[in-house]
Order: sequence, then C-alpha cells, then structure tokens
Amino acid sequence: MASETIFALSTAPGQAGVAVIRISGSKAKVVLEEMSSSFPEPRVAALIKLFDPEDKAELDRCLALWFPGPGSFTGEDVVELHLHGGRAVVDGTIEALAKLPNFRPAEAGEFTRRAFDNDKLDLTEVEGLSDLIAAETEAQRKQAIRQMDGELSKLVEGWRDRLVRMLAYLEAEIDFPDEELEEGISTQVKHNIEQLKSDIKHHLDDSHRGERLRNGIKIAIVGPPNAGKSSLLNALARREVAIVSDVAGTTRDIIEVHLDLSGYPVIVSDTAGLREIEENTTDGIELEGIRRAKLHAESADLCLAVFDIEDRDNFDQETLKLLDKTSNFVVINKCDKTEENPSIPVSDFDVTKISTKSGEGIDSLLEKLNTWVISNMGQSGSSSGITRQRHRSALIECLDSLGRSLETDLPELCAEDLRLATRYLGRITGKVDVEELLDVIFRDFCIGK
Ligand SMILES: Nc1nc2c(ncn2[C@@H]2O[C@H](COP(=O)(O)OP(=O)(O)OP(=O)(O)O)[C@@H](O)[C@H]2O)c(=O)[nH]1
Ligand SMILES: [Mg+2]
Repeated sequence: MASETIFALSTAPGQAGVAVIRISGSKAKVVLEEMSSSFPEPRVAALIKLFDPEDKAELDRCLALWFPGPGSFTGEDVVELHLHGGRAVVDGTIEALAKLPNFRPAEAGEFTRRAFDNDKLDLTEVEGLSDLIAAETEAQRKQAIRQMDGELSKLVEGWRDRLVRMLAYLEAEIDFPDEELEEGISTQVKHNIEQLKSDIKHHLDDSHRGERLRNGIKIAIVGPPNAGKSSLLNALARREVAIVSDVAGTTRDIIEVHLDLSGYPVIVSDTAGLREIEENTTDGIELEGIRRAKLHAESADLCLAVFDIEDRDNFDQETLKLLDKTSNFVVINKCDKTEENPSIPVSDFDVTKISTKSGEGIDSLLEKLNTWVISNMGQSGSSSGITRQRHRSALIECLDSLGRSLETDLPELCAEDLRLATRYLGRITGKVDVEELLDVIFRDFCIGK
C-alpha cells in the first residue's frame, strides 16, 4: 500500500477556465483540514476558500470534492480541487501542496496505477482508459469505451473460467485414478479444449481490426515522379502539407496526414516518386526515398497509385509491380489536361479520374475511400476486442499451450499445459505475472492520470 499522498494537475497545462488538481493517498483529507475554509460532504461539490497551509494566504476560491476511499477512482482517499485555470493559481496551489508532510507530486500514470493496485481496474480497463484519453475519432472512442467497460476483460475471464473448470476435472482424474469417475472425462476435457481453441482462434482471426483502429489505418500514395502525389495529399488534407513542384523527385521523405474517414482514423502518406535509377547514382537521397516508399507501400493497408493521364500509354512498371489488383486503387491525375475521356489501360483496377488542379474527382475518390474504410473495418460494434499486440501475443501463446495439451494422453502433462494457458490469459487482464508489463503500460499515461 502506497504511503505517500500524491498530487498533480489532471487537466492540460496552460491557461483555461478551470484546472483540476487531484490528490490521492491516506493524508488527502489534510488538504481540506489545513487549506480549506470548510470540509465538504463526501462526493458533494463545495465552494471553498483555499489557503496556503503555512502563511494562510488565500490561493483561490474554488470547488472542492471529497471522495473517501475505497469509493474513489484510486480506491484511496481522494480530494479534487477545481481551481480557476490560471498559471499562477495552479503553480501556487502545487507549491502549497508540496509543503504538506508526506505529500509529493505524482509520477506519470500513478493515479491509475494505484487504481489498478487497489483492484479498481484490471489491465485491459486501464488500457481502455488510456485509449479513451488518446482517442481522436468516434470509432476509436467507441472501442476505448467498450474496453474500459470491461468487454475484453469479460471475454478473457470467461475463457479463463472454462480452463479452470477443465483443470478441476483433470485434477480429479489425477487424484483419483482408480476410482471410476464419470466415463470419458478425458474425452470431454479434450472436446472442451478444442472448443476453446476454436473460440480464441475466431477472435484472433479479425484482420487486426482493433489494433488498426487504435493505431490508424494506413493508406500510402505511390506513383512515378511528378504524377501529382503530393498535390493529392494536399487535396485530401485540404491544406498545403507537402511541397509541390514540377521538378521530378521533389518528395524524398514520407509525409503523413491524419484524416477522419467515417469516424475511423486514417493516416495517409505521400512518398517519393518511384523510378528506376541506377544503384550507383550520385543521388543517394533519392535512392533512399524510393526504398522507403516501397517499404511503406508494402506495409500499408491500401495503396493509391497515382499516374499522370498523359502517361496512359506507358504507365510506370515500378509502381504497377507494387500493386495488388484486388486491394489497391488507381488514381489518374491531371484530367484537366485532356478534353476527351480516354480509356485507361489498367482495366483490372478500380480507377478514379481526378484533377487536383480543378478539384474534379476528389469527392468521388473520398467517397470510395470512405466506403473502403467502412467495409474493411466492419461495423464498429463487431470488433473482436483485441486492441494491442500484447493481447494478441498472449492469446497466441495460450493457443500453443492448448495445442500441446491435446498432444498427450497423460493427464499430468495435459494439466500442466492448461495451467500455462491459464497464465497467458491472466496476463491480459493482469491477474498473474505482470510486474514487468506494468511499467510499460503505465508509462503511456500522462501525469495527473
Ligand atoms: N495540370 C495539372 N497539373 C498538376 C495536377 N496535379 C499536380 N500537377 C502539377 O504536377 C507537378 C507535380 O506535382 P507534385 O504533386 O509535386 O507531384 P509528385 O507526384 O508529388 O512528384 P514527386 O514528389 O516529384 O514524386 C506540379 O507542377 C503540379 O502543379 C493536375 O491535376 N493538373
Ligand atoms: Mg511529391
């Protein structure tokens, strides 16, 4: 049990209407006894005068809230001060709090860490809270709230319960080998293991939707130099993010913009123009740009290949080689340059004709992207609940153990593998063996959370 009382500004730093300072720990009530004009009722906001504990100088007139533990966010005694959000008020209050014995500023994520230590939240709920604070789009918010509400935790705990029950059967078989227990216990256990394996597999087989929603769906703009890739990025972003020029090979680095398409976070990146240049070229920078562009295209969820309409009889082979016909879009740019509507010789692809100069076709391209994102990510309610590689790795390890448990006829060995499988599931919610993981997870939090 943490003995020190911690405090921190929980709202963003800087000038604001209101700033909230949170205090948690066994001595939290000292703030209300030594620094406040009155002691509020539990969980009822009270207007108080706040004083420096030493010289009694008035710091602010503010709202104070008193949450006696364990019915608080951290499970400890908590005080919240809703101050006027000026820098001097906040700094003065922080300095005053530091004067109280056994008080110290909180470290990043320390409030949530205490909530976890006091069983207020499990690890998946902690992660959900962290994601909610970081959420930038509606779908991210919904996913984070579901996780914070314990959706993943309930799923994993359900699997763990099933495993524990199987283990109990097996233990009975081990402890009473001569007794005629129910006929065919092992067959039943093996059947249950198979069933659990297939349930977990089903959740893993989700095209990484939860992780992609958390991290952003990646769309790469690729194509030969001068096709108008940077112009397209600017048109999609509706601002001048990338440099546009008629010099072939203008873009060298990857330039990214974040878009919100139908509530989903999308990261669109502009890349260096692809062309064949000799390995021993003097322009090592362009070569590196092309190498990065190709790598980026390979790891993207979707490529938009941009070509100049005037090159229609000879589309760049380097770019075409990168494309997969079923999952990539071809964009023909500079359509303002031709009067007629020429046919485009890439019939297998989904082709959109645009002009970043006149704006023609940009809306219909955006519409296609929106449709693609929605069909690719599924309805936001259909997520598998897996939102991090950490969850995925633990489930894969769990599946391996379940697989091994089926390979033996000895109940002792089978039980050992099931025990391992249980531990891997426990790692997801933080029930076992997670000390080394905790620092990594709580480090993602800001001070004051
Ligand atoms: N006429 C016309 N010109 C365009 C259009 N889009 C881009 N351009 C011009 O084409 C040239 C190249 O545009 P960029 O957007 O820099 O092309 P890029 O593909 O990013 O080129 P690199 O970065 O060199 O690979 C610039 O001079 C743009 O003004 C268009 O729709 N119509
Ligand atoms: Mg460019």
